[in-house]
Amino acid sequence: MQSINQHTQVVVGLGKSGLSLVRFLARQGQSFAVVDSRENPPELATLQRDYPDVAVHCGALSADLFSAAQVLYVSPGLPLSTPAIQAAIARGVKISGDIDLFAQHACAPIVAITGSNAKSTVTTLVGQMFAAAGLHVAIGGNLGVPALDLLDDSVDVYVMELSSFQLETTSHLKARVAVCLNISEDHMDRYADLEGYIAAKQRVFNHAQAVVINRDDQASQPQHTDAAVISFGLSEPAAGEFGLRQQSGASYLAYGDKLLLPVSQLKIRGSHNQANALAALALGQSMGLEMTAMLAALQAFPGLAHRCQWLRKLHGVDWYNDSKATNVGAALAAIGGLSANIQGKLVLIAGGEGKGADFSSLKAPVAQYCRAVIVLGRDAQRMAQALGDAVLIERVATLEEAVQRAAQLAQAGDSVVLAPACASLDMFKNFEERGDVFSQAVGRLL
Ligand code: UMA
Ligand code: ADP
Repeated sequence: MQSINQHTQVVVGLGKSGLSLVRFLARQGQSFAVVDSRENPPELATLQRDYPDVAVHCGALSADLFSAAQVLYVSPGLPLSTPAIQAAIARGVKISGDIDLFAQHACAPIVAITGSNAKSTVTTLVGQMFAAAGLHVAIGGNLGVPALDLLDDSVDVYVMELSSFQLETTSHLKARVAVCLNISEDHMDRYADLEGYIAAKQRVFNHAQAVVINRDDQASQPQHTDAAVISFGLSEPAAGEFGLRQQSGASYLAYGDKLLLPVSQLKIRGSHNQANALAALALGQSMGLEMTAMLAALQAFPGLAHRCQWLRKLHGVDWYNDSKATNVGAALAAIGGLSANIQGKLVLIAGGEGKGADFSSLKAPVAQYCRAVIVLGRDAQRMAQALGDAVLIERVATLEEAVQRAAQLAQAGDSVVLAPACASLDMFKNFEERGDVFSQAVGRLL
């Protein structure tokens, strides 16, 4: 076996993306090594079982590991600012990743979806629109199945959720249509500033044949583009645009002056979800999908678990699991969306790993719509400080305790929502586990 530093291709990271890269390169009969800065990365046992001949290094990364490298396939969780990677870049080593390889090998058109929030919702919706139109659609990327594991010659279209981290290592994407759904601050522990984060997101538009833009969010739009453009937004649409129109006291999804569907017929609620529905329609339209298939998929879509998911009504109080609100923008959407439809007030459960975010924009809506905020997790104190004396704030140690306390504080007509504005990794394996723990605790309330 060659030692690591004799290999010209190195897979950096041995989580889901790293393992999908290993499978892909092995299928192609290529020679490569694998490194991960963790002592015991999640897919090490699988690698050693299925690919015992692949050279692997686990633990601190040093530049000499890459001394023969010509290309590094870097996993999204590992910052390119990692010194050993920077040293390789300085030597002229090429940086690539799973999405970059996927883009070079996919034979079917790619719908590329990024943004700070709503990626999974819109990716799933667009996937269901293609399925309703009878096409063989593959859905994945940052959501669910890693991109390289989806490659299949029988696929008609790929609908890909892409994160800013994945886009950083991607140069070969040529989406048939690309969208950046919205921008709000996220991952500030990884980027020097908001501009750096936006620049990574904007890479989705490179070489795209068509782009969908959010009229209401300038930061999400491409600086300039020669591609065909369709816009969506919550305002009245001009010809060729998607938006909302009011008629006889009802609000409709609309295309130009054509009314498509009353929003009351959507199962997903809140104005942010109306924007998501319009974005999905714009993407489908630019791919030539039939409007009837798209509208059928929209009406049937119940929303995804952990995203403003209604759990139960108890003693006149509605309980919602929005564990996926892992940044301030998503928590603001939850507060705005839910408060528009309730008689009483909100009890908000928030906190966790704040990723360096500034929580101050939560203060005004919390003061306006919340009865109380229960904070927990690593950044509980910082969250409490940002909210100041806007509202009653209580700190608890566990999510179960937060549920108990929320049940005591909420009054009939109120809603309780877990919308943490933070990642879950300080206390849970992931946002799903956090949402499950919350839902179970809510289910046990008497
Ligand atoms: N890590 C190390 N050393 C390494 C490599 C990784 O410490 O050498 C750490 C990272 O800092 C990170 C963790 O390991 O905390 C996981 O990183 P990874 O790159 O190995 O992750 P994968 O298992 O490959 O999962 C990635 C995406 N994860 C991240 O971007 C952090 C998954 O998105 C994605 O589903 C998967 O690829 C398949 O494409 C998750 C995510 O949280 C859901 N994404 C972020 C988000 O949505 O906000 C961007
Ligand atoms: P992502 O994959 O980008 O994280 P999700 O669809 O999983 O997107 O939703 C993440 C969070 O963002 C959830 O809390 C959800 O309620 C919220 N959200 C959904 N759509 C929007 C939107 N258009 N604007 C702001 N927040 C949104």
